[in-house]
Amino acid sequence: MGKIYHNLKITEIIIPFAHSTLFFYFKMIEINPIIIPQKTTKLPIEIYPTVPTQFIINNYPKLLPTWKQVPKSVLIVLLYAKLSIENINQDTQAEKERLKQEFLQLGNDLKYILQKENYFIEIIDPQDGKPINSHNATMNFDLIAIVNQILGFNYYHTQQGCKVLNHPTQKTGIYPSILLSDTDPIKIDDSLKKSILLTSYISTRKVNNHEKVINCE
Ligand code: B12
Repeated sequence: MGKIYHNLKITEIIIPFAHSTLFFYFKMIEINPIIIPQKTTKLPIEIYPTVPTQFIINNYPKLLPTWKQVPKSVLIVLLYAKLSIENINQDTQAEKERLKQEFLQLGNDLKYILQKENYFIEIIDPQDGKPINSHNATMNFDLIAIVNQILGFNYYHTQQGCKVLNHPTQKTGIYPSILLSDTDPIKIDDSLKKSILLTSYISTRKVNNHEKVINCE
């Protein structure tokens, strides 16, 4: 199965997503995301296996009270929303709930895959930024600060004092969350790419130079 995936020509992978901007966007950034479609809408999910920020390393006992060691990787998961979620109304709350369930489903799938290789995974609740399995964290993960620091995506402050991401192509129609692991991101990346569970619809890219994205858009 892995072999097939690596021999796939670019065109065969791009078309299912039909996001021409998505193609140019990946042509421009220095990141190697894994892209899979959501279960309910087939809209993309971007998965970035990366290293933790200094803030997470310095504060992990408050953020992850059950952990005995510093996390070695953060998996940033960005789910594309059907609509912009920057306002509070019935549609955005319903869409946030749909995206939360999609993320939790995916989180459990990834946990199942990686635990088979004895890699420990912690799923973070995208609504409050705390581990879903241990509720006595004294600090929550600030998802926008993490995506901004690691991926460099901009954000803006809302009237009510929140922060909203400005994804290069999806703008504010994006739902962020994270998972953490005790294993380094390269092993995680390899394991996910090799996993049968995700191979049927995974596509990955090798691309160049992040800053240009903002200019292109
Ligand atoms: C708290 C919160 C709110 C509060 C804001 C209060 C506040 N003071 O922040 C309220 C309830 C008002 C709110 C409203 C909204 N929110 Co809000 N909110 C959050 C939540 C749960 C936490 C944000 C947070 O931690 N802020 C940090 C503040 C509290 O602390 P700070 O002192 O400024 O900074 C500290 C942290 O940054 C901390 N820190 C923690 N981890 C890290 C990591 C790093 C690397 C660094 C550097 C620092 C750091 O260190 C700093 C010093 O201690 C996030 C989810 C998440 N876990 O990130 C969603 C979240 C940011 N909200 C979201 C949204 C969409 C909204 C709304 C815009 C719309 C909606 N439908 O809900 C509304 C606002 C409507 C409006 N028009 O204004 C989305 C944004 C999605 C996107 N595309 O960007 C999020 C991500 C939830 C989600 N998963 O969808 N929100």
